[in-house]
Amino acid sequence: LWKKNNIQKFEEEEGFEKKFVTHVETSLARSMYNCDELAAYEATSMAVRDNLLIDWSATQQRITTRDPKRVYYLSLEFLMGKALDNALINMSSDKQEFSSTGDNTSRGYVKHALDDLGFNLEDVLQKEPDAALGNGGLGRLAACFLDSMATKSIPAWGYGLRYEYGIFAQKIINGYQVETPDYWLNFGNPWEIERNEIQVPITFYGYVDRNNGDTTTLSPSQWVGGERVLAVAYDFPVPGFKTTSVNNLRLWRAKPTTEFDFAKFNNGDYKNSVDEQQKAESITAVLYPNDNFTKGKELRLKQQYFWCAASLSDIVRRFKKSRRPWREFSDQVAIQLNDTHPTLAIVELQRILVDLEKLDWHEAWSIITQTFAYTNHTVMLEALEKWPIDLFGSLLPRHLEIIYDINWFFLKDVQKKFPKDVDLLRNVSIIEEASPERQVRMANLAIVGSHTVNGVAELHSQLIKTTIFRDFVRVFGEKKFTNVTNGITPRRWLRQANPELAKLIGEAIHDPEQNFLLNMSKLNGLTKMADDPDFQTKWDSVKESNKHRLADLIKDLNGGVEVINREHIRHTLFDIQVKRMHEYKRQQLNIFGVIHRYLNMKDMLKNGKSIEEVAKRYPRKVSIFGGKSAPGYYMAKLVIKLINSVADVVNNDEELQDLLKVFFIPDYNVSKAEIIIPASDLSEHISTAGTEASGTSNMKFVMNGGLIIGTVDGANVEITREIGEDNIFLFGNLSENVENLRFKHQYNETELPPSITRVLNAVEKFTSEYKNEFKPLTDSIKYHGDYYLVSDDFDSYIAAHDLVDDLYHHNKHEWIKKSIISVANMGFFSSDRCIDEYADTIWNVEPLKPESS
Ligand code: 26Q
Repeated sequence: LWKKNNIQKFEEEEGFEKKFVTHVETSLARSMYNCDELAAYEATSMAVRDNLLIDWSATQQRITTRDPKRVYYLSLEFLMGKALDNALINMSSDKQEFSSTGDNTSRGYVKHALDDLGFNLEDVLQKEPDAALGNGGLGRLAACFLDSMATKSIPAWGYGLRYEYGIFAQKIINGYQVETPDYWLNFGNPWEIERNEIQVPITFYGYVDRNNGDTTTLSPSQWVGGERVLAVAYDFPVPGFKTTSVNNLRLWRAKPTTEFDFAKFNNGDYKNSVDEQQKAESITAVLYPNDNFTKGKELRLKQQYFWCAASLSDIVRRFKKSRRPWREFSDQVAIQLNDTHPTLAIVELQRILVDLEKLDWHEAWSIITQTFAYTNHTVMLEALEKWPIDLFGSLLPRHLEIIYDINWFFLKDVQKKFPKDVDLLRNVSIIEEASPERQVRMANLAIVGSHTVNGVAELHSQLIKTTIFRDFVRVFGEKKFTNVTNGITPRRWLRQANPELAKLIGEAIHDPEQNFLLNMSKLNGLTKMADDPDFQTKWDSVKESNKHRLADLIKDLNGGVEVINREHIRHTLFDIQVKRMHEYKRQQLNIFGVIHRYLNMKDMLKNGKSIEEVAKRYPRKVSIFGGKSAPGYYMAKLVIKLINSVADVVNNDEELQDLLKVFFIPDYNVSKAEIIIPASDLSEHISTAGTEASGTSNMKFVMNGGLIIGTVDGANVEITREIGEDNIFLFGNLSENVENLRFKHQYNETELPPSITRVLNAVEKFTSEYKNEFKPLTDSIKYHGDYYLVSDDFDSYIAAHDLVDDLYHHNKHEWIKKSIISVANMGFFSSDRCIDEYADTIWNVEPLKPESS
């Protein structure tokens, strides 16, 4: 009888309303009379979650019964954003013909039902806080991959940490970034299921017991830990689009063990014995807010081990349930390392197999190297993870020994193949011997322990082979190093962020059900409409409406004061750069370009030209910035201040009559991105060539009909290949010349071009705080080697903007045509394509589809 499941999914309006009311009255213990918007959000989420959990349970049961190979995606960051809207779009229903709202997903009838109940869906959705458990690109990539793996019915788990504080919220005060805590769990979280039955004890510190030197036993070494904490599982359902497959994201939370230090207690030190335990919770308290930068903090290493050990214990437990021999482990398990952050998983599995399961070292190691694969996201040296030996050895003494042994066997092999090549040995060694202290090189360990290493765009994957990992190519051969170009999920980044465009596309290519979201090559059908004036008008109207949506947000963020002139919005060029603030991403180049434009406009007026003449030369434009700086990153913070100072001057210059506006959007996050990206005419992806591994917002912008101004870097290269070089504004030096140019700067063989000198001299005019505030910024270019080559690329950047201005201003039809053709050719950048590539070439896993689909 218990098998007969009588919990029913709701499939239409009425069913949803009933569930909603039930949750208001029981789960929330409130009445419909005092149900506010927040309660409506909670009740809606719980109703939707109930549906997901029914499919989730069926998915998990199917996987357990069929026992296929599973994928485990280990990432310290999952930048999920809001869950409800996405669930409403993805959630499958057998009765999706309901579309009186023009929406054939569950979202359509839920919106209708909420209307009935006196709520507006859009307002209800706003109540949800972002799940901002990530910094930027790497974390959002993990979130897109979860969506695609669920959509493709790949048996996959995400494993991460349940931080109580996500990436800080950014406030702008007086033009400066101020960080405030992101306590996202304040009102509870209807999307998580606390699994109190799944608790894994995790150990730190302690010592290694050598069994009294008895080397006759198989593994004489055993770790005897010191501090102990518990890892508790929290599960988040991940629904696929148009399928009943629902996967699981499991995040771990640290909590104290119930053990108690009686020694301390008996000494009368009750308070301290409790305090010690409470420290456990600090492990998962906060996400480290550094993006593309590492420094060796012990708590970060603790986070990494805590998460790797808990996840592996879970993975091994699941494997053991099927009672297969260990040699079949890699037929059942693929583990993907999202950067080097989870590299300890390699060592932990070796420890489990050798110390606990008593496997032979080499047998264990061969299981490892058939199980793990590693994705690299950067070639910048300051982002490569290294841990001081002393710190490492004190926290994880047995793991350090295992690393030494891994290194010893590895270097012995290398020596055999390349006798007496001391340089090679030094470069590939997992241990860096250099002063001031020895360090563990996590990237080297990840490479040695993985069967495949991939970069995230073609140029980047080439670069890792020829620069940072070139010695490993000699050791392991080319084949171990591959490329999987990044992608984005079109469900969130097209359908959810830009419903009007998705609808227009669906109508245009005769796909009102929007199945193109599952097969993006169907977008090719747009090509033949690219020249059609009626279609162009509709296309541009969608853009206009999205610009109003962004202008509303900006007005709101500006204290209710309008920044953008609405009257001319359709012909106002929205020029946007939103991403983490970083010198290599060169927001400074962008703002210098804005200053250059401003000075030119002012000069025209000074030289007696009328504002009409200025307007003839320069289209109306709003330059929009957004992004967080790491809290300790001085230069990046200074650039934020400069942008806000320039905005102050430019926006209040009445002479310009709204021809140029500048705005820095505070607290850029996933939800804001969903509003910002669809509104862009042009977006800036202008990193110093060779520094941006891929970029993924470039893909989001183009998929939403924006054009790109960019360098020949990261995935800009493949975007150009797909959409055609006529449809992108490329500029700047190529990555192969970067080293040379830097060298020249070092030896002062360069003189800055007059154009940038003029801008650098004008910079101080924009500050009102104190004198020479921006000197470190201008000095870095003038006197300190201009490491990011701003001066070298400035003129070609301005020239590219001139082309942009001319086309947007005087040939809007051509502009719109480029926009349509670009979207038509963006299919390649669906993260579904990435997941196919990973599944076929790295994981060797197959989908396990539900019966009905
Ligand atoms: C490491 C150790 C200690 C503290 C922090 C970190 C840390 C945290 C985050 C290091 C790096 C990151 C994030 C890196 C990142 O987001 N990289 C981006 O990954 C994207 C997805 O592949 C690419 O598109 C971007 O080009 C790349 O910059």
